[in-house]
Order: sequence, then structure tokens, then C-alpha cells
Amino acid sequence: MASTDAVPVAQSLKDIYTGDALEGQTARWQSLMKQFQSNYGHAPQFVSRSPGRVNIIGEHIDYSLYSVLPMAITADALLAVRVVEETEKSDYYTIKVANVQGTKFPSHEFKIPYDTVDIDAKVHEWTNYFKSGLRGALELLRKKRGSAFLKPVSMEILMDGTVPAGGGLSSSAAFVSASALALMYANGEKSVDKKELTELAIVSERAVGVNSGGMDQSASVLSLRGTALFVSFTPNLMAQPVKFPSTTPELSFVIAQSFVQSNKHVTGPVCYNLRVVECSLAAAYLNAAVNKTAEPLPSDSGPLGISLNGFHRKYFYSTPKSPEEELLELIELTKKTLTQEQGYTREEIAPVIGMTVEELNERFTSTFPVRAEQFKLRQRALHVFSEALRVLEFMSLLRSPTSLDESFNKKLGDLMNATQDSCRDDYECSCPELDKLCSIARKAGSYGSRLTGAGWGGCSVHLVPADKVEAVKQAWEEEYYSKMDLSAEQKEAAVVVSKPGSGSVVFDGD
Ligand code: NG1
Ligand code: MG
Repeated sequence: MASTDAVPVAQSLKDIYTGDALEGQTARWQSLMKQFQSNYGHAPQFVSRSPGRVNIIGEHIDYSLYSVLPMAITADALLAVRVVEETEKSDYYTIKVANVQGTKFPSHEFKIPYDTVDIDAKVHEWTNYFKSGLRGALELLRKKRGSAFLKPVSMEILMDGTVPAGGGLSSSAAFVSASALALMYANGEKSVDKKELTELAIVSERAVGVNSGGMDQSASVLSLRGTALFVSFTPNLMAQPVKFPSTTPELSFVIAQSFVQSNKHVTGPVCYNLRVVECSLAAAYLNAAVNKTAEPLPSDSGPLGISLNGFHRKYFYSTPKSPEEELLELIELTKKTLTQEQGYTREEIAPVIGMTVEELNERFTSTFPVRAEQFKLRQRALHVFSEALRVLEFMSLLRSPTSLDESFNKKLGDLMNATQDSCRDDYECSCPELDKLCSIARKAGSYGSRLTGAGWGGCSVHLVPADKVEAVKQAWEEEYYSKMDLSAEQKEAAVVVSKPGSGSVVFDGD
């Protein structure tokens, strides 16, 4: 076993899954091995695994570089792999990728030149996630080995993913992280540093057309069984396992699907990528208006190079206060400074931040296209600062619980409910179906209910007393799911009671 900072390499399936999950998962692993054998005519050499995640609190603030609290779930991406010895000389290597759900995700064979991996982010193709992990992993290997030339190995791969796609549980991060891990391992890196893998997965996923933050990849790679993960992005990526205290009544995390699919590749220009632009423009605007300076914000690791947290740090640089006080002050400052409820046009923003409209477009909207006349800087900044504050309040409850009874549970739940209100009203990333799932659950006894992940569809997460889980499930069935035309399989997967699972692992055993 490698050091604790390296991705664990397990020799036994028991090390990967324990308890209730093992039985079902063992059957799944065995069928993956069998299908690999029948696809390629021999057994795989190893399997890389990375899970999906559910976000408990801290929504849409990771790319503004504020801390978040996700946890890994049991659903995951598995990549069974065999390295293929090339017998003939060539100037490329060959990667065969197949999926156990072959009709939905067709197989591909790629002949890839040694020096570049082409990804066309405009074409939404499932293997793009794999390629983005490949490209990132090779870049990291070149850097680590101090050589621009690297001859990657040819591979046969079979993937099995159980995280629903477009469902807000981060199937994409699970896939990218498992791919990058598989590629590092296959190319001789037997002790893969967790932090390096996380950082490379964060940057890699942006190659697929989404200006994402770093929450999902951090949760997928770094989570430890039984704990949620408090992830901070600045000054460096830091992750701290957090245990939920045992309370009376006992708490359960319940995840419920809305079955509204939100595909970021279709909705990106008006949803996710647009929000990233709005937050970065809000940071630039506040910097110019409040700091009364033409000096731009120093560049940081946010997807567009500047973030609301960057503004925050600059604003309080010489007179720091407690993080909570600072955020409260920033909320007031935003209300005073960004007064236009209807939003701001490019023509209104550009002169304030010392740019022409063309420069603004080039700087903020050229990596990924966005479609908007008005940028709602006020509402987006208010969501981000208030959500960052809710995360801190949630963490301080967990760190020093005042009581371990109903009132404590309610306090956690109230914060989650406030997140949902802010996501719906200020960030506009909910949808009527998610709002409905939340209100049904609260009526049936949930302490806190909200969307999880990017929103606009996908999943919701609920903090429910263990003895009310059945009542909540029944209420959803009666008032939501029975009104939809769902297959038996969809019904089965609609609601999951989730326990915090563990992060990335390589299985290299018998
Ligand atoms: P989803 O769509 O659930 O994978 C996205 C982002 C996160 C974060 C959340 C919102 C990706 C890969 N992930 O999650 O970084 O910003 O939305 O909190 O795009
Ligand atoms: Mg995703």
C-alpha cells in the first residue's frame, strides 16, 4: 500500500467496498471482467475507480473559489484496463474504449499521435471525457519526468458507470478522474499522488466545454469512507474529512432524482458557463467600483482567472476581520454597489472595468460561448457571498455542536433550505420540478431540502430524520413520481439513501 497521499491500490474487492454495498458490487465487478474477456479475448490487468458525489452545501461557489462540503457516493465509474504491447513500429498509440452500455455509448478506437490529444469540445461525445483525462495525465507525466517526449502505451478499456449522466451527481468528474488515474497507472505511475490527480482532473474537465470549478473532482478523488469533505481552493487546494455527529433523531442523506435532464453542453451558454462569466464580471466590476482602481484583480485559479474570492481577499487585505464578518460586509457592499436588479449590459460593464466591449468579450466570453444581453451581477454575487457564509455556519455547527438533538438537526436543515431559496431566486439554477421535490419532502418531515450539483434539473439532496425516510419517499411517490411516465429501472433509481463513500482507488488484484 502506498503512502496516504497516494491513491490506494487494493488487492481485494473487500478493501474497496464493505458492508451492504459489497454483494451487489461484486456481481457488477465480475460481469465487467467477463465482458472485458469477451470483448478483447483476455482479462483486464487492473481497474480504476472513481465515485460520483453529492454536494451537501456550497452550491455554485467552487469556481468563485469559496469552500464547499460535498461527499462521495457509492455510484461510480469503473475502467477495466489492459496495456497492449505494440509489436509494430508506428508513430501513434492505439486506445480502444468500450462501454458496458454499448448501445448508448458506442465503442471507439483511437490512433493518437505521441505529442497531442485532439478533443472537439463542440461535439458531445462520451469518449471526450476519457480523452480529457488522457490529455491531462500525459501533460502531468511529461512534467514529472522532465521530458517533452513521452511514448504512451496502447490500451484496451471497458467502462462501467453507475452515476446517472446529467443528474447532478457528477458522472463527468467520476469518469475524468477514473480515466486520468487509469492512464497514469498504465503508463508506469504506480503511486499516483491524490492531490496531483485532483488538480489534473479539474483542469482536464474544462477541455470538454464546461468552465467548471474543482468540487466534483476533489470529492471523487479525495473522499474517505464515512466522512464528508470540506474542500477549500485558496490559497491552495485543501481537503479535510468531516464527520457528522450522531444526533437524535439520527440523520439520513436522501438523494432524489427530478428526472429533468440538464445537459451542460446544450445549456452551457445560458446556464453554467454564463454563471461563471457573471461571477467573474461581478468580481471585476466590484474591484473597479469599490477599490476605485484601474488595477485589475490579481489572477487566480478560478476558471476565468479572476474570482469573487479574489476580490474578497484584496478588499480586506489590510484590514482583515473574521471570515463571517467579511462576508456579511460584502453582502451589504454588493447591495449598495450593484444596484441594477435588471442586470448590466456589456456596454454598461466595459467602461467601468476599463475595457472596450470587444476586449470584454475576448477576456470573458471567448473560451466558451455565452448568450445573454444582461448579466445579473447583483443577484449572482449575493448568492455567492451568502452561500459562502452558509457553508461556514454549517461547518461551525458540525465542528462545535451546541446540542445533538432536533434543534441541531433543524439548524443544519434551515441552512440547506436557505441555499435552495438562494439558488432558486438569486442564482436562478433551480427548476419547478426541483422546487416541488423540496417542498414535498419538507412537508413530509425533511429538515433541509435543496438541489445538488449544477441544478436546472438533476438531483436534490435532503437531510431527513431516519424515522421519516419512508414517509418522505411515499410522499414523493404519491405527489411526484407516480405522475411521471417512468420505467421500472428509473423508479428503482429515483431515490437513494446515501452514506459517504470513499474516493479513487486502483484495484490490481485477483
Ligand atoms: P455537476 O453538474 O453536478 O457535475 C457542477 C460543477 C461543479 C460545481 C457545481 C455547482 C462540473 C464538472 N462541475 O456540477 O464544479 O460548480 O456544478 O455547485 O461542471
Ligand atoms: Mg458534471
